[in-house]
Amino acid sequence: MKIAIVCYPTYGGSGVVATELGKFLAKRGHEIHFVSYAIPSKLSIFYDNIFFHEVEMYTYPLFEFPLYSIALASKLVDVAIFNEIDLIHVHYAIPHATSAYLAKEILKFENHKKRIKIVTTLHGTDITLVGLEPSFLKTLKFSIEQSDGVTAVSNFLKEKTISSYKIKNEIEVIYNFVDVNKYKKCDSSEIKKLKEHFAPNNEKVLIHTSNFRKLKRVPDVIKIFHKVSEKIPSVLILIGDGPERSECEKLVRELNLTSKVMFMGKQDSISELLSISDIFLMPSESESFGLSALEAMSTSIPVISTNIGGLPELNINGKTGFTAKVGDIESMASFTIQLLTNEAEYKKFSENARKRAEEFRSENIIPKYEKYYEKILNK
Ligand code: GMT
Repeated sequence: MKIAIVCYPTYGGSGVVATELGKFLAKRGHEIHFVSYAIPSKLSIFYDNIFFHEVEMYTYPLFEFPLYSIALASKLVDVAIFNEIDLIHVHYAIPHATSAYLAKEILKFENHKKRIKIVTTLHGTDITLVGLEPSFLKTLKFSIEQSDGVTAVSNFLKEKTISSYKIKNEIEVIYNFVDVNKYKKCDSSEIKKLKEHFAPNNEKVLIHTSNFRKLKRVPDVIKIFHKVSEKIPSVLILIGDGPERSECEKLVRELNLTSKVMFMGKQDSISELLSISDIFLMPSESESFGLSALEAMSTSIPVISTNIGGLPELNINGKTGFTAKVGDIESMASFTIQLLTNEAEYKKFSENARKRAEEFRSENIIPKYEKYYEKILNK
């Protein structure tokens, strides 16, 4: 198949899923064309069968706001014609599903010989937050309904899309996936050195990774850690960056935790840091699946998370970790302490986390996309 993949190129979960999906499909012999305003961050080296097309932005004094959706549609038309694309797969509905719809209409108008199909994958805030804004809602609903196929990354997100937008299309749930060979506990000498660096006195290591948006509730991570560190010698590694970072740094100073909390900023590869960690914290107030929790579980790390959105579809309460209500810092701290002070229980949870993550291994999930493409192309 010749597939155009549209995604955000930055560190968000949807971009990671799109890029890893494209790389995997390319290895299976499909021709993959990524279309975005910058090269996806996980695509930094050469891969056979993968091409990148940058959406060029034209600026003009009248255009106070960049006209990305139109530029993307025009680029998709060119990519489709000159590469004989069969299917456009857009990740994150806004504005990608709208641009893809426009591109398809232009191709029809131009009498392009191929009837290109569009698959839209809903990831999270495109549905739960941004899409609900009155300035987007109607266009988003229309664009999703005009897609030939729609997938969502959890049952929660599927139900939320149906109830919030009254979408009539069938929505296929295809969960996030993980490379279980890359995200695997490793105790090489380099990893041991890394552990000594972050936890020189064999402290327990708590870890969180996100884009520091409000909905990730990173201050809760710090407050949970504060309670844990009062009982157990421990350190906290925070990976990622975003709008809430300065507030979080301030909170760490106020709580006198600067010697125990490391702000690592954006990191290209986190598998090494996961390998030295004991507990992954995800206290989000909205999460359609929780890709970074899956990566942690694949590294045999139990997850302490909230019980909202699609998180309970991944993190099984009392088995692979614990879940609690949004904002219940007390419970999340005591669950963490419980696991870190009971070696046998920790070992069981750690094994369960890995086993659970293996159900979401790339080899299990990605063929579902391939099958779905075939179904849509034969529709
Ligand atoms: O919230 C983010 O980190 C980014 C966001 C996105 O769409 O880029 O992530 C969403 O997609 C991920 C991959 O499908 C999911 O695992 C995340 O749960 C989801 N984030 C939210 O729902 C907040």
